Parts: sequence; structure tokens; C-alpha cells
Amino acid sequence: MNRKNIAPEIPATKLIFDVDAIRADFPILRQNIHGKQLVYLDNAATAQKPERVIKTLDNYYREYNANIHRGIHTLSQKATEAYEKARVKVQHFINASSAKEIIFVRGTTEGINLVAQSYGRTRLKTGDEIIISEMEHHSNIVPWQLLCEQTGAVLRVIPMNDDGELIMEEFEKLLGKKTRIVSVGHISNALGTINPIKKIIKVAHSCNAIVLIDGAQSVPHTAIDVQTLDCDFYAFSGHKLFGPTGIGVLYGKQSLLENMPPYHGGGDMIKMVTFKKTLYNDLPYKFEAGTPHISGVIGLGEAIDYVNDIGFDTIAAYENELIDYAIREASAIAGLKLIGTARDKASILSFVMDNIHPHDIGTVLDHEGIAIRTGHHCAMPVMEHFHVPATARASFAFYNKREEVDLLMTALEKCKEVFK
Ligand code: C6P
Repeated sequence: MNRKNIAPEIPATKLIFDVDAIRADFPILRQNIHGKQLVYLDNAATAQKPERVIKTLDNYYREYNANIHRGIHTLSQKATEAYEKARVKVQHFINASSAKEIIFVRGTTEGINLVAQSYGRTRLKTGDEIIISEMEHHSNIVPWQLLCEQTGAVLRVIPMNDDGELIMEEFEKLLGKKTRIVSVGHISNALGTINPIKKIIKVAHSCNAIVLIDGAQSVPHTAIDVQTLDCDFYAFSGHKLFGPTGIGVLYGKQSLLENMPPYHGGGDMIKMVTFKKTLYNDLPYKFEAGTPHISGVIGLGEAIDYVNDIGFDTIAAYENELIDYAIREASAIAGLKLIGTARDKASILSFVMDNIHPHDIGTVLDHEGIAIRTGHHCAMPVMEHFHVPATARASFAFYNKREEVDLLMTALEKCKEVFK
């Protein structure tokens, strides 16, 4: 059966920017894997880094590596200035009202744990309720389970339908006087679903619950305005946003952060220490104990400049076309079932194939030079919902091309041949 006869043609008319020029910014993409041109479709796990970011890191270590907020010497001042400049870039990137609301953490995971332990542990008591959803990443499940064990709070879960969309009526039924925290993902890493977070935040606030948004999968694809959203906390990771690994951001409303105790103790988060009493530093330093990931922060700032230069209107328009194309092409492969068919969907194509384990798909694809992720994607409850042990997941960035989608589809047909 010829797929091309089935898949409706989508004209590549609106391809807005020069994707080849963009690809030239990413040196890692210029390599062969098993003798084939690399097709990198594992962007939801981590995105590749543009030359600018790599050069910024290189420059930092060559020219002004020093500890920050401590030294009177020139290098330390230079490093401190670059670090704090990056904080302001992040502030503007998500439209926070103050740089004090930007806390540098290791990633989304640490951001969520910080809120659970600092906000949650000091406020929640037995019988209070925390609402998450069935499609959360483990990073947005386990920290709340730990908090429940510590406080006696109860975890409630918004169910999803078989397209992988949250059932909003069920969410509203779960909400009540006992709800203290609602924590949901903006975009599901296992399904690609874009959740209606603005509505979730509004409804949760009407019950006086605070809302944390896990933005790990959304920041690379869509502009974020935390003030318009009115979320209380927003967490994301730098490495999915074309920046370094080991650095991430927790945004929190200043009024909340001011009243939260430190998460970690150590250097830089204090004003004064005696054995009797310690005075904590002001925001945001109260939450940044110890020497931070200085190069990571500076590199993240450069990554933000890079995506801003392309612009989210352009990115979203291009990526929407690409995912639509990928969905239509994949739907035309007999024996392939998409997992996650929400109406609002971002750049993630999760699927299973008849009689072929996802890990085998991943292995065959790797031999074709195509990198995808296979497994439960740290979202085991999603796998349980769809009664699958794992899925194969191709995830796209703005440097991916239709030709790469075509190569993926050809390789999937090859998988069928290999395992028939
Ligand atoms: N998802 C994926 O392949 P960290 O590891 O802290 O940078 O991000 C954790 C995280 C939290 N929430 C969501 C929605 C995520 O997708 C992730 C990371 C990767 O899907 C690695 S498991």
C-alpha cells in the first residue's frame, strides 16, 4: 500500500523561515550516525544547542570564569554581571513582573520539588488536597506524593479521555474547599496535548488554590506570559530550550516567595550567620544556596536571545505545520496507532505499532540515523491509561524538516518489513 496515495497532501507553501539556515546554527546536526545523516527527533528529551550558546559557554570558561556575588576582583564582577543579566532575560522571556521572581534551579524537577517542600510542607496539613493530572511526568507526581507522606495531604488526579485530553468537568468536580495546590503540565511530554492552563488557573483560583505549571515541554514551543496566565509558579528546564543541561527556572509570584522558607541552606542564601540565629538573604538569593551553575545561567540567557531572534510566532507557525504533516503521514501507515490525539497538540508524535515493541522500533530507526525516544517517557500512568508498556516518540524542534518526517516514515515502513 502506498502511503502517499492515502495521506492528504499539505502544500509546503507557508514554510516561513529558512530551515536550512537555522540548521546551520546547530553543529551537532552535521554528522552521520551509522553512515546516515543524523535525523534528531528526540527534542522533548533534550534539544540541541546552537553555535551561539556553545560559544558563550566556551567564552565564559576562557575569559571570565569566577565565582559570583563574592569577589571584588574583575572576573568575579564580570561573571556576576552576566549571571544577573541572564536573570533579567528570563524575566522578560516569561514576562515576570520582577527579576526577584526568577529562581535558578537545576531544572523543572528541582523547581517542582522546591515548591512542594518550601511552600507545601510548611502550609499543608492532614486532609488538604493536591490536584495533579493523569498525564503528568513523574517529576510532577512524585514530589507531591512525598509531600502527602510528610503532611497527610491527599493527592487527587484529573482523568483524561482516550484522545489524551483532560476532562475538565472532572477537574471542576475534584476542586473544593480542601484543594490547596493544583499542579499540571502545560504540554504533555508523552502525548503532546496542550492543556487549557489559563482556564485551569482561573478555576483553581476561584477555590483559593495556588497553581504550579510544569512548563518543561512548553517553553521551547510557545511564548509564555506568567502575568497573563496568572499562575503562581511556573517551572522549566534550560536544556529543552536549546540551553545547557543542569539549569532551569522556577518562577514564583513575589508575594508567595517572600513568605516561603529557604529550600536549601548554604552560602549566598544568607545575610548573616551566627550559631544562635541566621538571617536569610532577600529574593531571589534566598533560594539559591551554594555556588550556582554560573555558565549554565549565562548559556541559558544566550539560548533565550537565540529563540527570541527567531520569534515564537514564526516558531509556532512552522512547528504546527510540521506536526500536522507528521500526524497525517503517520496516520497513513497501516498498523501504526497514535497515542495522544488531542485537538490541541504540540510537536510530539507518540505511537505504537502492531507486533513491534517500541524498543525494536527505536533500534531499527537508530540504524537509519534517526534518534527517537522509546519507553514510558517518565509518564507511567499515561502508559497505563492506554494499556501499553511503552511508546515510540518522535519529538520535533524548529530545526526539523519535512524531509526528516519522510525519512522517519520510510524507516517505519522498514520496521514493518524487518518484523513481519
Ligand atoms: N522530560 C522527556 O524525554 P528535567 O529532567 O527536570 O529537565 O525535566 C523533567 C520534566 C518535567 N516535566 C515534563 C513535562 C517533562 O517532559 C520533563 C522531562 C524528558 O520527556 C525527560 S524524562
